[in-house]
Amino acid sequence: MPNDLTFDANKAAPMKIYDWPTGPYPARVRIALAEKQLRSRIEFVPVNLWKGEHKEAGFLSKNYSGTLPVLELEDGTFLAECTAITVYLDALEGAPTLTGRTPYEKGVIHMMTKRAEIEMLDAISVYFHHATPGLGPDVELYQNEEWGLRQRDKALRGMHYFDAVLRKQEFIAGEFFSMADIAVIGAFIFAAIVELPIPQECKALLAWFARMQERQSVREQLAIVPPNH
Ligand code: GTS
Repeated sequence: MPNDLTFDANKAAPMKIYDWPTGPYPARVRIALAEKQLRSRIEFVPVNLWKGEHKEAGFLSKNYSGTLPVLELEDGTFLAECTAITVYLDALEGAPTLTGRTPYEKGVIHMMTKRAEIEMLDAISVYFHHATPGLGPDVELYQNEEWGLRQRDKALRGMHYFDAVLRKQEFIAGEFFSMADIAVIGAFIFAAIVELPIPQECKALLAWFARMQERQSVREQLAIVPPNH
């Protein structure tokens, strides 16, 4: 797999990331790592979602939420949540490029990342887990189809919101690529998995996604995402 970088044990401060390579949320961290050129410092540890390994006690002790990805630091501590992991990685190496330099940039990027999650990515995730077979009957112990379908519709509204945003600016949080763009890319990846088409009238959003694919970090990640999860 092009992204499964070669863990270089000779480099300082090795870190582990527990993830599932084709998952939309793990994709966010993998894109951030590529942007920050940090992949060689990471050892990826697969956790099989389809077998429900993320709900087993061993994994829950690493992340109470039972979700991927999780970053394990050199000292054995764990960081979960894509946004938190990205903030950490961005501060770790070089100038912060993904989470903003000024107080204003940081605030706007955080706001737009949160919106990308609430209005699109998390909504599509709920749709997947509740209104489709999701991860299968052994893992999806409770499903509420009506809730899932409502979240699908919310995601479609979210797409129109981001389309309106992108009619006025080049990137999700303003004038440069950031963690907020990565969160919306995660939503596109999940939309493809659940076969939820981006409405054709969302021309600015579709044009933005085409621009995003000019970035090597994004292209590499999309290349390993199969049609199914
Ligand atoms: N808020 C979390 C984050 O931002 O990290 C959400 C993480 C999340 O939902 N991850 C998915 C998961 O663990 C991984 S993937 O679907 O993108 O592959 N889902 C499993 C489940 O049972 O919810």
